[in-house]
Amino acid sequence: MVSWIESNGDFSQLSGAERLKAESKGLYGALPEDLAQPVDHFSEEGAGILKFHGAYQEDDRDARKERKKLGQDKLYYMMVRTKFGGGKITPEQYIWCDEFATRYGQNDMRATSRQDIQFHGVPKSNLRRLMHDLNVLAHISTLGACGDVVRNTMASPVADIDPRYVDLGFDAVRLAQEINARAFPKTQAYYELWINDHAVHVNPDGSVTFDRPPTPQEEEDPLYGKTYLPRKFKIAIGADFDNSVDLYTNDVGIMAVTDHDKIIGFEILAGGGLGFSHGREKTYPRLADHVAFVSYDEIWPIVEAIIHVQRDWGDRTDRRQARLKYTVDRLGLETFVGKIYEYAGRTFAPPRGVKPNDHPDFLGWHKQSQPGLNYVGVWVECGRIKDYPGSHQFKSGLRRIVEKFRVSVRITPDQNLILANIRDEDVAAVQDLLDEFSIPTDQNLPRIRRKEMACVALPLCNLATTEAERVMPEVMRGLVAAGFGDEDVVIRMTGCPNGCARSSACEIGLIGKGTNRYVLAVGGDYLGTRLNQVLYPSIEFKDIVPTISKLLSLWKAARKPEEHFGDWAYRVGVDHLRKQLENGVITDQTT
Ligand code: SRM
Ligand code: SF4
Repeated sequence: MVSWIESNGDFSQLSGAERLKAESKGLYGALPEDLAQPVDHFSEEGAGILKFHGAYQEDDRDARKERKKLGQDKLYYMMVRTKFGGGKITPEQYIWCDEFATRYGQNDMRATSRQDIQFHGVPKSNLRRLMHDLNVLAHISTLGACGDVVRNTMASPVADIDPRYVDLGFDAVRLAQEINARAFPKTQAYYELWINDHAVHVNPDGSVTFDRPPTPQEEEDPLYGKTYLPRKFKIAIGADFDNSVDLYTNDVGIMAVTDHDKIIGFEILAGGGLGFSHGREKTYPRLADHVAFVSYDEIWPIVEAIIHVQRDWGDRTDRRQARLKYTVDRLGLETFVGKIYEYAGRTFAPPRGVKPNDHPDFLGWHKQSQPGLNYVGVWVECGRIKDYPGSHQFKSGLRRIVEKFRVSVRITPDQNLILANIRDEDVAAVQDLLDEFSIPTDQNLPRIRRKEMACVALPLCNLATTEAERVMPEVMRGLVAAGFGDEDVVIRMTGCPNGCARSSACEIGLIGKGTNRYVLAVGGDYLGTRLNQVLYPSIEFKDIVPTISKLLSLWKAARKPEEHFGDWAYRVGVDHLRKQLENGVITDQTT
């Protein structure tokens, strides 16, 4: 392992990604040449830098086999990710997103687990137009939504409207927006490539002609330096009464600590992250440690210091070991905290060890702090805002409501939406439209489905080893049909162990292990402060519903009053649970 400091700028010791970043001349890389080509995909170098601009190159994996047979190349599409601090979107922005999804993408939108909107299925020929219009028409940036920089900062999506927050005088959404603003990479490439209307032409085939060659940037990024960060870096803001953002799974968590309805300070957590690789013990999910207790004015100084410690001391040789969580473990917590002080040029008060005591989902109708206004949390199946034939009409219905009532939209950390600023006199009409388009709130929705999450996975995610978003509804419907609809259990599924739906930090995690196979992990807590443990290292999709049903039955028979499933499973232990399940339900337990 070699950090940036230790490398002395000698790239021969570092991973290829480091050279790519350093030689990108301020995040241009091969993008100008790639954009100029009338072809349907980017070069590897171009795609690597494209991420920093908020877009990923993907392909339709369902079509791969058939196309290969026909001797055709992959069917490429781009994914474009926005960056909405705290998930807050104006009505105009929402309507533009809806419009662009139809105009440039696959006619749906994804509400992500970090409170963003994603566009899938965007052909390369539409990419420049989409990025341009997002910025120029909708005032939405995608800069730094992906790549080795600070990603979208999460925050409780009701922090500026819910009395509990507003009475405290703490607008976590605004703080998230401010952190995003401070952490945008300072690059003119983004503006020249996507926004600039002068001397840039988009040809009818979607290729881009630059009248003059884009100007390479000489100066280094003031926050990140020449090679940006070793890896992605995630920040979330919550409160002791609201861990909806899953603070502990972030590189940095900022938790407002309250006493008698007043904020007495902010607990800073560092070193969380969930991704791991099956069979590689050096990789693991990890929850953040408590590192300091600070005042509001000290938040950015400590966050900036942590970013700088990671920039200089994170592993630059092996990207699997490059997240802050590994830096913390390698340095040791004490040395890590010492480095934070060194980079900040001061010390901070030690943490108080305060833990969150709630994990709200915001579904249903709520009074806002602002008199006469209301917000409603609506459920979106696995975050996919689209119209399902004969079922939920999420896309049309939400657009109609936003257009008619100009509601402010927020994306929740569990891939649902909040519609805000609804006047008292409009509540009934909005509810009528939700009913007309089959969009559930906390009504018409089994309890067990409120907090479900599944990641994108197949067909578009490059790293998926199996399904998630497309099969999670079947699992959940199966559990409802088995009689568990009223249970309040957090179940999440991902198509690989990267953990994009935070599947290691929930009560029941289903973690992709290969075609139609999943790790089944249990015993994480409802509040998101404990990781789950492997119960079975590989079960088949068909065994998921019977196995979870059996587990839920055992829990219901043996739980203490009010005991959540995760706490019960943790108390009983996975070894004991396995024994209890040895009655034929589990048909296959291969490792
Ligand atoms: Fe993620 C990579 C989708 C939240 C951990 N994630 C990916 C990529 C870009 C696949 C790739 O690298 O080729 C996926 C794109 C699929 C697609 O078409 O959208 C992808 N991640 C997502 C989203 C869309 C899942 C969703 O369905 O909501 C989420 C977008 C969030 C956003 O708006 O910014 C998303 N990803 C997460 C989270 C959850 C979180 O941040 O709260 C995690 C776990 C926390 C963490 O970071 O440890 C997460 N994604 C990963 C990892 C593992 C990183 C690691 O260092 O361990 C990868 C793989 C990687 O980076 O190499 C990854
Ligand atoms: Fe893709 Fe894996 Fe993330 Fe799911 S968890 S979106 S399969 S990288």
